[in-house]
Amino acid sequence: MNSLKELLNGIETVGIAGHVKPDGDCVGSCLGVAGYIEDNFPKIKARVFLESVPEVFRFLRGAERVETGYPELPPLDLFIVLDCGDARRLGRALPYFKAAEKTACIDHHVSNESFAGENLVVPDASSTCELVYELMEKDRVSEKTAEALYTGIVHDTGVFQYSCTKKRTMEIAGDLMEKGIPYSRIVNDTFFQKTMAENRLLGTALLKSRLHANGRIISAFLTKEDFESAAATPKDTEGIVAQLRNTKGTEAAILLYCNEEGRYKLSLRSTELVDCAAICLKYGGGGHVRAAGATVEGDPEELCEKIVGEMERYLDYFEGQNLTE
Ligand SMILES: [Mn+2]
Repeated sequence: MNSLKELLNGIETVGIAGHVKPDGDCVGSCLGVAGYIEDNFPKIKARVFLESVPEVFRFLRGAERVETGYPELPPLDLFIVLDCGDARRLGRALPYFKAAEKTACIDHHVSNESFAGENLVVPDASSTCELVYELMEKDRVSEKTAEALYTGIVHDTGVFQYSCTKKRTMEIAGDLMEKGIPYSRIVNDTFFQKTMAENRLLGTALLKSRLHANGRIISAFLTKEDFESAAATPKDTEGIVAQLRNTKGTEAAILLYCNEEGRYKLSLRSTELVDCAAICLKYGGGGHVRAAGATVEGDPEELCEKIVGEMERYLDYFEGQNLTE
């Protein structure tokens, strides 16, 4: 896959979708590609299908065109999967993918097994937004598209701080800024700003956090009652595991929270030693080496102990190699 132009050659109808529980990179890449098609290929009809658009991303132009109802449709000429490492994570958009004449996947999840007809999977890339930008003709990227892509890059790099941030990431962000986007507002309003419910839940998680493995691992578990007393929902957990991982002396963080009855969401982060994606894969999840997740069942205490054990093995292995030399 060399360019969107090439991918769209001969196409009249396109469906675009990302993963369930869409985040900034998912929403940004979907709106970015849809906006680029709308601006430069007016004859092509592009539709975006997502489970929902989180409140903070609704200011993005094109957010109103996202379809969350999944109507029955004749097969699309092309279906583009963005920021989604596994066809099952397409959720209710999966039938469109299966029925489409042609399929393509652009993604950066290390667990992605290249499940589409055409695949561009670059685990090293900071974000899917970075990858789709490279497939666009730079002078044909509008402000609207730039805004969506910048939002995705900001979110997947934790505002340019995670190790996935490369020189090229900054160059692309610079290109996008030059399109006249409100970059400060994007960073503040979509990344740093928290709702009262999010802040209260974060506070609860921090108060309940515990250290393991001589302070190298930190964990927190949020119960149904914790969500209730913060007037929060599982959507309000964004940023909690990253804040846990910011604790001085820790190398890895575990957040476990109640999803539905008897099921828990596991979210892992690490600084440089623990392979979070490999651990989450064992529990049917996936993600990136330094940030991954899974949905799990069982006793939360036992689960936490098991994950701590898995993480410790990485720490002991690498620390045994004396990385400082
Ligand atoms: Mn992403």
